[in-house]
Amino acid sequence: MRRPSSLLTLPLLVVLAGCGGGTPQLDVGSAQAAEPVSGASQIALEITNDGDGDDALVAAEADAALAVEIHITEVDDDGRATMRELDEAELPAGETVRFRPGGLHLMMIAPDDDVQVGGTFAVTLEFDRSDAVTVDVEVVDLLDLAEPDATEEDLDPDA
Ligand SMILES: [Cu+2]
Repeated sequence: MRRPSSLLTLPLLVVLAGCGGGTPQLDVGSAQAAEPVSGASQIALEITNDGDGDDALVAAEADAALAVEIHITEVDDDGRATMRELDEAELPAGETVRFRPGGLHLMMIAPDDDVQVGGTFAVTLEFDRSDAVTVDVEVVDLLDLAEPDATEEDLDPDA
């Protein structure tokens, strides 16, 4: 009579393996937003998952905006860039995911007067497995946000 019980155990193990196991441990770096353009503003930040389990960013919200959406910018074969909304952004174990204009980013819809260069506001990030995290976002010039690592030479090759 042992055989039926061992057969019943197998599907459960498969289900557990499908969850990925492990525990995510997220570290959210400093966040910056661009001054609004055409009623929208992009947020740049880095999230590092130092744990051994995968996680995902599933939502974001800020009092300073009507909504905050998870977007990705994609360039088609003709070189046209379009933005698409995602249900979630994966945060794999052991990896740093960078949100920034031109790639994966957070998009604030209808930002209010707090979102001006020199100002700050709070954004709350919600995750699939980890607890929600609220971070302060500094509002900067669009160019500073687009090229956070750029030097003056990069911005003006003729200089
Ligand atoms: Cu966008």
